[in-house]
Amino acid sequence: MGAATPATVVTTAREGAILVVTVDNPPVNALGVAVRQGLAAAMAAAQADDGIAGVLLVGAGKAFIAGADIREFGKPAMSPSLPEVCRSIEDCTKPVIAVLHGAALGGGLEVAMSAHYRLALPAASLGLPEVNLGLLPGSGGTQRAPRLMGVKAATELMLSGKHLGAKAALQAGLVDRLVESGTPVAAGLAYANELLAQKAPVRRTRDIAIANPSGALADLEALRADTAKKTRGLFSPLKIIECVQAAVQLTFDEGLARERALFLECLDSPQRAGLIHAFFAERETAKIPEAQAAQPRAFKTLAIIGGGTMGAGITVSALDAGFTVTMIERDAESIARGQKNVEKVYDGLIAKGRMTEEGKAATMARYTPSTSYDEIADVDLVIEAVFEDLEVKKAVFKELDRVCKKGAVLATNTSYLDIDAIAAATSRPQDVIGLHFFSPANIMKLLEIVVPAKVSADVVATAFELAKKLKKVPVRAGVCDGFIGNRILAVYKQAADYLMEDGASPYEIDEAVRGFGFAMGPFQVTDLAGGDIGWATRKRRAATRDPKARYVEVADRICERGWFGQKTGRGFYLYPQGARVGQPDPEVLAIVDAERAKKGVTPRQFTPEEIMRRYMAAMVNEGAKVVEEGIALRPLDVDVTFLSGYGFPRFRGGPMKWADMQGLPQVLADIQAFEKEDLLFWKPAPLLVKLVAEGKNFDSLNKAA
Ligand code: 3H9
Repeated sequence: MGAATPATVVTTAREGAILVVTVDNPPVNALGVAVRQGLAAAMAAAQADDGIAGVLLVGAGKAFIAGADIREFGKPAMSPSLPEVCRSIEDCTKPVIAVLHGAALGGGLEVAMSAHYRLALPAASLGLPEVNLGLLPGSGGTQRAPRLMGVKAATELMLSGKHLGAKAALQAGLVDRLVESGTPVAAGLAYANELLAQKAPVRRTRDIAIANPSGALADLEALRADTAKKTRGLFSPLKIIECVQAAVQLTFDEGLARERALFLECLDSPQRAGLIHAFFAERETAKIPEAQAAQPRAFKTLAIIGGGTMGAGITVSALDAGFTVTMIERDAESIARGQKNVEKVYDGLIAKGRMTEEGKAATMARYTPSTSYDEIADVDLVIEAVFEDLEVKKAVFKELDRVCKKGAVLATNTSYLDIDAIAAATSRPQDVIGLHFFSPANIMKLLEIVVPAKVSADVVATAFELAKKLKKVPVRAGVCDGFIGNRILAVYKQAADYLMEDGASPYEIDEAVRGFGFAMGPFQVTDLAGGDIGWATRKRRAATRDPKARYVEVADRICERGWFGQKTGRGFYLYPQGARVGQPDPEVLAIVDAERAKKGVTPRQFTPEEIMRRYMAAMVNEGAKVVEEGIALRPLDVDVTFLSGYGFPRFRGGPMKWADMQGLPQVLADIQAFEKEDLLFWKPAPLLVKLVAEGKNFDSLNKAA
């Protein structure tokens, strides 16, 4: 395909007195420079031609227009700008009608709001989701949406980034008419001809007065207070409110100027860079060599082995995606508990009014509980989620090898164990793969797809297809202890332990980590997950731990007391009477002090910034090792793992993007300074050293892959 030109991405055709202007810029008709030029030229042509009485704007393919071309942000601006294009549409002296049959998002909706009439088809999806990219609607959206749908509703739409379906958009006043069927052009022409026959006037959104300005300002004040609380640290949401306030208080043109200035501030912010990196990275992780080399196997029926928290969560995820699922447990009592675990999720939804009893019954009709492996002889794909023990898992796979049909995909939901060893327990290692779900598995988006040495490419492709069907974010990982996420987690958790032993309290560390943008700090996470889980892992690793490596025993001392976190009422924090938010515990601080004294450590002070430098340096250094060893295909795979599975603040783009934005020389200099304290732990990753020497960043590896 040649480069897009205005003439190829925007075509015009005359239908009687109507000029049909079609945006045809696959995949989503984004408003790149060629589209903007094409639209401007089409509007000029329509204006100049006396034979044209009206203009129809339509999108080819599935979308109307999904917004500005995000790939152009951060590059030099090219003319005409989108606000100029929108103005040329609104200024047209002949009625302009936009036909919305699919995504009309961001700049796409701004184009539509500049038209004089809007027609929707049932699959239309309207929204101003710029906030998700660290931006605000920058082509008049903040000025026109409040005029069309009211200040409160428009501001809420922009702050949430939500999409409205056709009916909701009609009710909100964003569209004038909804038709149930027809192609966009046919439905649009019928509507346009009707409007022309009625001599419908040119209706400019900018001419609509904002109703009840003082009430609107009060609504904005309330939204501002709520937003400041909810979107802690985010830049663009409060700027959106400022723009809408300008819409209420200033003239349309002054409001547009204010919007432009604030849009440019957002464009310049590092949050925009982080969020747009996250957007593209999440779409890149499915681009893996195996998906190009092979077709996925067909699969319709699933079996889940194990009905514990994980097995039940995976079962719910599969049922929700429409699969038929057989759950296997070892005995009648366990399978009854497994079924209860599944039903508990649906009962919770019913209690919240998000599911009906009939809906639950219909879903559960696709669920079969069983204690016999022979029941799953014909299933297409099996996911094992039994106790995290290599021997137990190997025994399950021997059984699966015995009963499952030829070609069935056999997956293990281990978080740490050697999948090559599990595959070796079968006579068909080519069919064995790792699917590492995160708890709660029906909610968490991340799915690490762990690729052992002998698995065939079509099984890997099948796992990615499954992720798509389950609406998960898949990341390809290689086999090692902890794969991408848990391996890196173990290292920065260690950095947090060292900080604790060296002088920062667990509470100061958690606070610094929250200040960076995580919802929780590492010690809160430990308490939530249950301290016994990490304790078991530490015991398992004790035999292979390098005796020269520094080991902090505070967590062991806490676990020895039976303090496993929230579920036992205390861990690093106290949870009196089942409280969900912990309180600092003086006895834990005494344990920390005792451990420091035992090791002869004189405690030091750490500022929140110093805490984060170490925490992040540990994360990035291990991330670089994971990329270098091929455990992650690219740095962006590490980023997506942390964004989707570990609560990494999205506006920072992920650990590797964060490092790029800090500058790798700075990150390396920090690691080299820490190395003087602990040669073993802070050994710089060779890849990081190499990139710094070559003057490159992690993103150069994303682009090269
Ligand atoms: C904006 O409009 C600012 C203005 O207010 C002011 C300007 C002055 N640009 O998601 P998919 C690519 S900000 C470039 O897999 P789906 C995407 O990367 C924008 N590329 O499909 C992927 O590429 P590839 C406000 C884009 O069917 C391919 O299209 N708009 C853009 O699951 C397919 O995407 C938004 O934030 C774009 N705008 O979902 C909407 N959008 O094939 C962002 C997509 O190479 N987009 N691509 O991997 C979406 O939400 C979804 O893509 C959409 C389709 C719902 C449209």
